[in-house]
Amino acid sequence: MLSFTFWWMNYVERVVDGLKRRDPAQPEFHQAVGEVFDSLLPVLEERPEYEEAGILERLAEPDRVILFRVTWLDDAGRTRVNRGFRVQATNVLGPYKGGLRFHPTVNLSILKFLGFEQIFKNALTTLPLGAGKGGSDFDPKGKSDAEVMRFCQSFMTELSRHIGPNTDVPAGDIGVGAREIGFLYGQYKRLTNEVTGVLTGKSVGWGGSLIRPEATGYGTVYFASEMLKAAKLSLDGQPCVISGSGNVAQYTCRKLLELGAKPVSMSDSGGTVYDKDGIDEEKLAWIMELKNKRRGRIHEYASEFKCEYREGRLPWDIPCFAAFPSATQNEVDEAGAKSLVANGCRLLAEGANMPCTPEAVEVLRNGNVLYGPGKAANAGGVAVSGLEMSQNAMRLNWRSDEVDSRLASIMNQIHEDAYAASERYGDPGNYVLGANAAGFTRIADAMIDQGVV
Ligand code: NDP
Ligand code: 2IT
Repeated sequence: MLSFTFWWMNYVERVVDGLKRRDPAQPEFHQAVGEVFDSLLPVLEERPEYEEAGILERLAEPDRVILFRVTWLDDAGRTRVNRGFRVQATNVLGPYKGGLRFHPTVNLSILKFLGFEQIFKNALTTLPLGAGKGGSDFDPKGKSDAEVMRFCQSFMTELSRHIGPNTDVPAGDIGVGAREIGFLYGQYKRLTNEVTGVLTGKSVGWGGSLIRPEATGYGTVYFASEMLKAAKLSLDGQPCVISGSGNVAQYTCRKLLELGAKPVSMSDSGGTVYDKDGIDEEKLAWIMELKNKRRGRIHEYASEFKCEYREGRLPWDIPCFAAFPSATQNEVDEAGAKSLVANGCRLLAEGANMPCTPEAVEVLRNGNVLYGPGKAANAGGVAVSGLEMSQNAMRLNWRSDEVDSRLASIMNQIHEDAYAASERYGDPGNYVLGANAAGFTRIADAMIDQGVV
């Protein structure tokens, strides 16, 4: 595609156009950058020093991208080759920080978009966290524990050269949970002979923080509750749909139950279960056993609890008061958003990163659905990772009620800051503008303070 930079383009258009020309095959990255930068026009107008300092160009170019081969042996003794990545987005506010994703769809576009989102999310937490993301196109599905271990050891053998407790602190994301973090951490220690908090999401018995597994899901529901409170609404007794059935989905479901809501669906890449009676504590425990131990498929829930299974479908046409997309990017498209609006949905809070397409966001906003963007709504996960780093540095552990209350207060503060920024820039209750503006000004001011680097 031919593209030119014209003098009449505004600063945002020039930067986004430049990105598209340099890296034409990175659509998810362009989408994430476009969404953030477009919303910042009122901020950029008020603060011309950001353009003078080239802040947008610098934010859109990661500090460093590391790409490496990961070679490992499968159980049949065959040599397998995958690609490993670490995108170190920025260390302006602290060590690079963000998850690792193992999924066959992983490529540079997806990891650059995730690293970019992480910049603003981590800034919103107010903790000293830079931003990064990494992973591999390795697919843990269908692999034995021994294969996953050998892959993780090979992956960490290279990654270990680029990370460290004061340099870059990875964690989990899709396909990387407690099992993978354990294997990665074990290999890091073997290579470096150092016991440091170099990864977060560790198990509680060996350096992990209580509430880290729960943090993203709990935080998303805390954020949603704050949005509803501001709009004088409540989750009590209300039907909710959740996509995914992994870490974020499970703990979103648990917190919704605690707050008296009625989760009615969960999904995986095969399809969606619709349980009109509601997924209660007992059924949720069954899902956690299915997904975290047996590594089974969600359709088994429909047979076990005699409810509807919608093969190959997403939950967005199920009537609900609130929706919690908690699987992957671009899972809510325009049609999905229209179904939600038509069925009277009042709130959507993003547990996943960028689950809504730009068209879906427009439909939701025009349909008066309260919309909580991921970089604010799901920041609880990385926030408790930050608290895990603090506990590791102090070499002591906080009680779960202490971590949970810190998590709740961080989520309340993010809501307050995003709401205040939305008011400040002229569109009260626009959480896209508010979250982007609040995160952006924090990082942009720090970049100016730290000079041209
Ligand atoms: P998990 O691997 O634990 O679970 C992922 C879930 O989403 C699974 O049910 C999986 O189904 C489904 N899924 C993944 N990819 C796809 C796909 N391409 N199409 C359909 N379904 C898919 O991951 P998490 O719960 O940790 O992460 C979920 C989302 O939350 C991601 O967007 C992640 O970036 C985001 N997030 C995670 C945080 C964390 O702390 N873990 C923090 C903040 C955001 P299947 O098993 O069939 O693949
Ligand atoms: O997207 C995310 O914020 C995460 N996957 C969690 C990152 C972290 O470092 O805990």
